[in-house]
Amino acid sequence: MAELLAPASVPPQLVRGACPHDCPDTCALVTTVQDGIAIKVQGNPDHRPTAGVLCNKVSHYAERTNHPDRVLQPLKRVGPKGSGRFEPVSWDTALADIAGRLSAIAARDPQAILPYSYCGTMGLVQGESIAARFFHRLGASLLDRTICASAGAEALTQTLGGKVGMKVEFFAEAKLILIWGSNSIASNLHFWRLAQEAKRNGARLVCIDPRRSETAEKCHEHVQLLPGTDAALALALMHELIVNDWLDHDYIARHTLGWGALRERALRWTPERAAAVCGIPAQQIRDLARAWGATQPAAIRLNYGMQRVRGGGNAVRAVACLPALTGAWRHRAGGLLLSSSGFFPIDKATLQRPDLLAGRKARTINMVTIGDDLLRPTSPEFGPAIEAVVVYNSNPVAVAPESGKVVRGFARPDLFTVVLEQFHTDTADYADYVLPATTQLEHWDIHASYGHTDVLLNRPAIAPVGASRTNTQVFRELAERMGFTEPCFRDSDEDLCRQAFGAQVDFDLLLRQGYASLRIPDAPYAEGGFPSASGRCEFFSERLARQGLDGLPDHVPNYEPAGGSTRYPLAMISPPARNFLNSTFVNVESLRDIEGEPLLELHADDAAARGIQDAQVVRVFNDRGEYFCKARVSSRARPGVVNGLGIWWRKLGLAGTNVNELTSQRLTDLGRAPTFYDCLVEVRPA
Ligand SMILES: Nc1nc2c(c(=O)[nH]1)N[C@H]1C(S)=C(S)[C@@H](COP(=O)(O)OP(=O)(O)OC[C@H]3O[C@@H](n4cnc5c(=O)[nH]c(N)nc54)[C@H](O)[C@@H]3O)O[C@H]1N2
Ligand SMILES: Nc1nc2c(c(=O)[nH]1)N[C@H]1C(S)=C(S)[C@@H](COP(=O)(O)OP(=O)(O)OC[C@H]3O[C@@H](n4cnc5c(=O)[nH]c(N)nc54)[C@H](O)[C@@H]3O)O[C@H]1N2
Ligand code: SF4
Ligand SMILES: [Mo]
Repeated sequence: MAELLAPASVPPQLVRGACPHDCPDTCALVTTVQDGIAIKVQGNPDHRPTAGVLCNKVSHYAERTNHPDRVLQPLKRVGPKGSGRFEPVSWDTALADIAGRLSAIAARDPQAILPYSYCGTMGLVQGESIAARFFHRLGASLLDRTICASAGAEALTQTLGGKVGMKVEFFAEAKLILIWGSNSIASNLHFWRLAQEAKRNGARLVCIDPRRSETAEKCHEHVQLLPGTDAALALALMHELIVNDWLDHDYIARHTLGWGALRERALRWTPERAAAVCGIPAQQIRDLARAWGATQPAAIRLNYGMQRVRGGGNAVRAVACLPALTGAWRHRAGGLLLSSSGFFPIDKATLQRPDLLAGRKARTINMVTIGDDLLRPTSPEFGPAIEAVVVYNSNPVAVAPESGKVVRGFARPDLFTVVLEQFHTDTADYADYVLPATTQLEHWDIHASYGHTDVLLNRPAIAPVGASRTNTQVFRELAERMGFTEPCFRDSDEDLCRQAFGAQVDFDLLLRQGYASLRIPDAPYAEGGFPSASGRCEFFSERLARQGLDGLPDHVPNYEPAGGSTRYPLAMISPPARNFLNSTFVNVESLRDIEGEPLLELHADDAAARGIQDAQVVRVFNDRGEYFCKARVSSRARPGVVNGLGIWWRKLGLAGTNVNELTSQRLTDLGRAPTFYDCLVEVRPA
C-alpha cells in the first residue's frame, strides 16, 4: 500500500487512518486521495477487528468531509443568538478578540470560563491534549465528562477494578452470548460479525432490551424487559444459579469478595418478584438462568443502554457479577465486555498536564447539567456564574438533556461562546465565534479503543479544507496570545501522538502499519487477578460502603418508572439511530434520507388508545418540554414504552425540536451520569 505524509499531488494515493467516532469498533481506515481530494474512505482489510468493513455512516465520510456546508472560515455572529447569522472574519481578528475576552474574564476569575467538549473525535490529540493544557494553565472550570459512559465505568471499576473485560475476538468461540443493553447491529457492528460467527458455530444469542431492535430480532431470544429493571433481572438470575447450584464454588472462593452478602441479597429476588418488576414472564428468567448456568463458554456483551437510568450503576454492577458466579472467566470466550479502554496505558498526565493548575483548585461542572448551570447566578456554593463557554468536539444544544434549559442558557446575551466546529450545528448557531475545524482526514491523531485492544494512528490524507484548523492549533495560538510561554504549548501534533503512549507502544510499527496490538493474555481473569484493590471480583464494594452507599448491587427503581404517573403514562427511551452517530451525520443527506424523519415508535395498543395513526405527526410532551415527530406504530415498541430515536439536529427536525426537550438532568446512582432513558411522557396527535 502506498502511503504519504503530506497531502497528495499524484493520484491516487492510499492513506491509513482511524475512525474518529465514539464507537467501540475504532476501525482502521484507508482513504483514497486523488489530486488532493479524498474520494473514498474504506476499511483496512489488514486490521483484524475492522476486517475491511466500515459501517454505512463512515463509508460516507468523504461526503461529510467534502460537504458544501463545511464551515470554511472563522465566523463572527451578526444576528441574535440562535439565528445562525454570521460574517466571515480573519483568524487574526477572531483569535485576538477571543484571547482578549477570555483574558478579561480570567483576570476576575478564570473559573467563569468553561470548556465544553466530548467525543466528536475520540482522538487523544484533537480530543484533549493542547486544549486541556490550555484550560489547566488558565485555571478554568473543569468539566466532568460524564454524558455517556461514567455510570458503567464507575460500576465496572467498583466491581472488577477497571474498564476491562474479555477480548472481543473470542466472542466468536462462545456458546452463549447475552447481548445486554446493546443494539450491536447499529452501534457495535464488528462485534455483531463475531456474534454471527458464534451463531454459525452453534451459539445461542439472547438480547436483553426494552426495544425489539434490529439486533433483538436477529437473536434466538429477546428478553423485552421494562427500562431500568436490569438489576432485578440479574439478581433473579443469581437466585436461580444459587437454588439450583449452578455455581463455580472454587472460582467464587478464590477470586471473588462478598459472596455471602450477595447470596443473601440475591435470595430475596425470586423470578416471580423480578418478573413483576421487569414486566416479563418468570419462566423466561428461569430459562435464561438455566442457560447461563449450564453453558460454557458463556459471555456477556454488556453495553451502555442499561446505564442511562437512575439505577444504571447498580445495574451494571449486578450484571458484572454473573460471569464470576459460574466461572465463565476461566475461558477465553467467557466473561463480559463493557469497555476495554482500561487496558490502554495512556499517558494522560503528559498529554493534558493537570499540573499546570499549579495548586489552584478549579471547580468541576458536570456536563450533564449544563442546562441548569448556564442559568445559575454567582453564589458561594456554585462559585462565579459562567461567563464564557468554549465548545469543541460536542454539540450540547442537541445532545444534552432538558434542551429547553440548554437553549436558554446558550441564548444568554451576556454569555461569550466560542464553538470549534466542522458544521453549522445547533450549538454553533449560538456562538459569538465559530472557528472552522479540520476533520479526521485533515489531521494527525492517535486512538485507543473501548471495543478492542489495538492502538491506531491516523495520518492526514488531505490538507485542511478551506481555512479550517486543528483543535490543537487553535489552542496553541490562543495560548501564545494569552502569554502562556510553557514549552508544552509548542508540541506538534506528531509530538503529541508519540507522547500519548510513550514507550508503551511501538510508534515505528504504528507508522508502518497504522495499528499495534496491546499484549493482553487471551483469558486475562482465568485465575482471578482482577485490577481491583483485592485482586478479586468485588460483589461487595468496601469503597462504596465507605461512601455511605450500598456495598452490594441492588435494583434501584427509575426516577420515572413505567406506569409511575397517570399524566405521563409512557416510558420513553431514546437510543441512537443506526445511520447517525449521536448528532453527527444528521446533516449528511444520503444518511438522513435513510432515517427519513424523527420518529417515535409506539405499540399498536398505545397508538389506538390515543387515536394515533402510523406516520401521523405527534406531540410528545412532559413537564420539561415538547417534541414533535412522526409516529411509527411498530412492533419494535412494547406496550407502555415508546422509542424516540436520536439524536436529530433541532433545526433539521420538526418545529425545531428534538428528543432531548423531554429528557431530565437527573443523575445516576454511580458515576454522576445522565438518565436519558428514565423519562416519562405522554403522546397526542399534533
Ligand atoms: N449507529 C450508531 N452507533 C453508535 C452511536 C450512534 O449514535 N449511532 N453512538 C455511539 C455511542 S456515543 C455510544 S455510547 C454507543 C452506545 O452503544 P450502546 O450502549 O450499545 O447503545 P445502543 O446500541 O443504543 O444500545 C442501547 C440499547 O439499549 C436499549 N435499552 C434502553 N434502555 C435499556 C434498559 O433499561 N435496559 C436494557 N437492557 N436495554 C436498554 C435500547 O433500546 C438500545 O437498543 O454507541 C456508539 N455507536
Ligand atoms: N436523548 C439522548 N441523548 C443522548 C444520548 C442518547 O442516547 N439519547 N446519547 C448520549 C451519548 S452516549 C453521547 S456520547 C453524547 C454525544 O454527544 P457529543 O459528543 O456532543 O456528540 P455529537 O453529537 O456526535 O457531536 C460531536 C460534534 O463534534 C464535532 N467534531 C468532530 N470532530 C471534531 C474535531 O476534530 N474538532 C472539532 N472542533 N469538532 C469536531 C462534530 O462535527 C459534532 O458536531 O450524546 C448523549 N445524548
Ligand atoms: S463508526 Fe464504528 S463501525 Fe463505523 S467506521 Fe467508525 S468505528 Fe467503524
Ligand atoms: Mo456515548
